[in-house]
This record gives sequence, structure tokens and C-alpha cells, in this order.
Amino acid sequence: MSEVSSTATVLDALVLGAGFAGLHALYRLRSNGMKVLALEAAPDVGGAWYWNRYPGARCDVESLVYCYTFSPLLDEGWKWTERYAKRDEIQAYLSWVADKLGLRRDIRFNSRVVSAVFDEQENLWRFRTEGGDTYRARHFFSAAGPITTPIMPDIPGLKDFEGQVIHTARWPERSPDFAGKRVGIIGTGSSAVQAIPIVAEQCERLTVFMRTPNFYSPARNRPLTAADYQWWEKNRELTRHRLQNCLRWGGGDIMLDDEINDAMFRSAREFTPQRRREIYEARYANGGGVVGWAFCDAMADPEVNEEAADFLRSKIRTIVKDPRTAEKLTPRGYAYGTKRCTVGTDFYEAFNRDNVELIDIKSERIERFTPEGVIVGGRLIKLDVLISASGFDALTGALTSIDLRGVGGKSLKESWAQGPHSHLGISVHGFPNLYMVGGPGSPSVLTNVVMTNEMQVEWIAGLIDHCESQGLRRCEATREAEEQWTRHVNELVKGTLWESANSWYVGANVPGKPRVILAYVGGYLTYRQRCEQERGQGYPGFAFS
Ligand code: N01
Repeated sequence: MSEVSSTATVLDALVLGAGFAGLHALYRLRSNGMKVLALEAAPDVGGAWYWNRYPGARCDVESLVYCYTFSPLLDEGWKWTERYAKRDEIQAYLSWVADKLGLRRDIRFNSRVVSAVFDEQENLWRFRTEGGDTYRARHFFSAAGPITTPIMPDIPGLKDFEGQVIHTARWPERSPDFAGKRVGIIGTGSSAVQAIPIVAEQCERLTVFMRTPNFYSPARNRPLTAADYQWWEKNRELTRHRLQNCLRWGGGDIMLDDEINDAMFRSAREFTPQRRREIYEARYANGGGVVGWAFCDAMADPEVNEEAADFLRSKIRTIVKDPRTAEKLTPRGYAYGTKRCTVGTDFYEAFNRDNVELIDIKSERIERFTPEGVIVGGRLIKLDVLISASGFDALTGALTSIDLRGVGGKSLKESWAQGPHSHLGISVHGFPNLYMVGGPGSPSVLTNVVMTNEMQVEWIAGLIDHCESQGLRRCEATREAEEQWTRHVNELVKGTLWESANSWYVGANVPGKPRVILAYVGGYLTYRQRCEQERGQGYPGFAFS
């Protein structure tokens, strides 16, 4: 087993992951003079954006606000080309940031951490990678990402299938050539919605296996023009200020008319039915994934939610020509927003193509795979390639898939067996000097993730600064603070439509995963203020020694 410099050197901090949060954490801690390394499983920076190379992958938050704000250096020298950036452009951006800030020298690539154990005698974390390298660090900064652990569907016979099987989040660097191929895709979530129209254009035949239709709205992507950049120069600070002071707005629609935007802070009931319709139409025409979040009570008032849902349902029939396919694609029986709403380009239009078939696997069950393809409702569908857009073990999977042990050798996976608990989604009692960005109990996936990451990275770095300046060797959430925060996270969903959620937001997509809300639904602003209060009061929810 190779022992890396680690055995000689105890790092001040080890950062897990070199995606958006990891790069920022590395920069921030290093700027304080700390000795820091980041370990990254992939051969390059990018995190989730490195792995999600599937055709059509792009972000559904506007590029102008899907980027760092922590250094003015990064406002200069980078220009986004499209309103919603393609995966390749986001990857290039993160690579540019890593070079500009000189981060690569402190990142170990191809280094997947498989174990992290807290050494109580020494007050440090011991890490081991898949390749057998070992590291020691006083602080463990997890930037492993909320949606990074892919899951495959458990379908009988899948291992016997002789065609190619690809998960969207493990797309090969050389994308397969689909020309003349019969392709199947499992899922109609955000990844599938982006991939389907592109794969449909390239392959001979595409069969879409859908279990639950999702709410969908068109992105209305377009190139960014000189005029857009002029607007941005004038409005950058204001837009960032608004984002920082907003509960739910993630910035999927930054150039939307002010009046339409401001309605998001008001109850739908303050508007006439006609005005509400106009607002939904304006949002739909503008594009982006937040058509249904037009008013502040979308998740609290079932009637408001149903009106938004119905608006989006009505659009399907105007695009999909075959009424039976349109009906199959129509989401019913669950509230808008309780599954992540999808955004794309020409998703519904793809079902008007002759080479695309939609199979609703709730009515036509997938029986099993064979070497040649899949049997559905007694019929063999021959396939050359199966794309699994089947999602992720979200928010907890990245850490529970590591053998991560805290005080007394207790594993995080066991500790979270009945549902994750933490203080502020950042610190877990019994796991000293471990800090999470985008962890369960934080609002990250319900907000502009890049913005929330930045806030959490700065906040955690402040906490570490506090420990360093006071000579404190050990820092962890108190049991009381953790219980209080976890109760608060769970109580917030009571009486809201979140209670009825049946999606990865509550772990429903992973067999055996406890059904609890994984994200903090109280909104970004409330969360930021709560974190600031914690810091302002000298971290009362933490025990130091
Ligand atoms: O995964 P998902 P995703 N048999 O979990 C189906 C972010 N993201 O990769 O709904 C059959 O949403 C499953 O069906 P059901 C974004 O936060 C962002 O698409 O569980 N089907 C569903 O249709 C997003 O939410 C961007 O009934 C099975 C699909 O697979 C998150 O990542 C782009 C199945 C999984 O959908 C995850 O998105 C991409 C089975 N056994 C992703 N198991 C943008 O920024 C699962 N399914 C635009």
C-alpha cells in the first residue's frame, strides 16, 4: 500500500471533491495559509459536471448567476455564450477557475475516498482512497455534492443484456455513436428530458420507459448577446443582491419583467384569475423551470398548486400530436414541485417523431431484460443501447457510500439509518471536524446551488478560522443543537405539500431509504440568516475543545 506524503504531513484540512464547492473551499482555506489538499475521484475538476456528459446536458439556472461570486478575479475574463450553459461550457469554466486560481497543484485526481475515520487520540481524520493512498487531516471538508451517487434500476435480467448500458451520470468520454442503433432510455427526470430529444435525432429508434410523468417547461435557451452583457453590467450587483435576499428564487429567469418576478413574493390570491393566467403565460414564454413557483404559496396552498399544475398540463396537448401519448405524458396525482420540475428544449416535440415510442411502465410493466432487449407487456423490444437516466442516491449517498466513522467508530451510514440528522446541514454530532456543503438539512438543492455552496463554504471556513485562531482542536454540533435543527427541518414540511412528496427529495427513489425530507424547505434567506445568527452568537450550537 502506498503511503502518500500524508503519513509525514498532517494536513490542516482535506477537501472531498473538486466541483463547484470543493474548488472554492480549497481556495478559501489555502488563502488562510492552511495546508490543504482536495481529493477528487474523477481525472479532472468539475464534480457532478465532470460526470454528467450525456447528450444535451446543461444547467437550468441562467449561466450569468450559475457561477462564482467570491472573487472579483472571476468576474473578469469569462463570458458565457448561452443563457443556459451546456455541460461542456460549465466544465470549461471550472477548469478555467482551477487554472486561474492555481488550484490544480493541490488536487489529487483519480482519488476516490473509500474510508474516512476519526482518530480520537490525535483529533484528526484518516483517509484511504480506492487506490490505497492514505492521508491525515485535522479538518474534513466534504464538498462531495448532493446529487453525485448514481443508482441503477433493479430490473430482472439487466445483467444478461448484451447491449451497452450507460448511466447518464457515468457517460463515457467518447460518446457512443447512436446512428442505426435501437436505444432505450429509462426515466423522464431532468437528465432524460435533456437527453431524449438529442438521442432521438441521432438513433434509429428510441424507446422511452417512463414510470412517472414529470412537470416540464421549455428552457427557451438562446445565445447571450452584447445587449445581454450590457444589461448584466448594469444589473449584476442588483441581481446578486436580490438572489441573496430571496427565499426561493434560484435565478432561472433573471431577466424576467419585474412585475412578474415580484408576484413570486405574493400570494396567488392577491391576483385575479385572469392576471394569474397572464403571469403563468409570461413565465412560460420566458422559459425556465419555475413557471409553477409564480406565487409564494405554490407549495402551501393546494388550490394554487393545482392551478399551476393545470396550466402546465394544458401545454402538453398543444405540442404532442398524438392524444394518447399526450395523456400518458400528463403528470397527475401529485403536487407540482414535489418532484423536481424538468426543463428542456423540444422534449415534448420529440414524441411527435416517428422513431420515438413512449412506454408507460406503470400500465405496461417491464418484465425482464434478455440478452437482446427488454420484455414489456409480453413484447420483446430489441435494443442495442440502454441509457439509464434513473437518478441518484441524493444528498446522503455521497457520504454514506464511504466507510465514514466518527467518535467510538460509529459509522455515519448507521447513524443516519433512520434519516439524516445534522446541525444546519453542516455538522453531525459524533463526527468532529467534519463539515458538509450541500448536505441533508441544508437548502442547497432547492436553491441556486452555486450560491448556497458559496455561502456554506464561507461560513464553514469562518468556523474553521475560529477554531484555528482559538487553538481549538475539536469542533462538532452539540446533540441538542442537532436535535433542534433536525426537528425544525422536519416540522417545516408539516401541513405543506412537501408532506405528500414521493421523489428523491424524500429518499423515495432508493429502496430502503428512510422517507424524510432531505432538504431544508425554509428557503435560502432564512437559512443564511440562521447561519449568520449562529456565527454572531459565537457558535452556541457547537461544542469545542
Ligand atoms: O434523476 P431523477 P435525474 N424503473 O431522479 C426513473 C439534477 N439535474 O438524473 O419518477 C423505471 O430526477 C424515475 O421514475 P420515477 C436535478 O436536481 C439537473 O433525471 O421515480 N424508472 C425518473 O423518471 C434532478 O432532479 C439538471 O417514477 C425508474 C428517473 O428515472 C436531479 O439532478 C439536469 C426507475 C430519475 O429521475 C436528478 O435528475 C439533470 C426504475 N427502477 C439533473 N428508477 C439541470 O440543471 C428510476 N426511474 C437541468
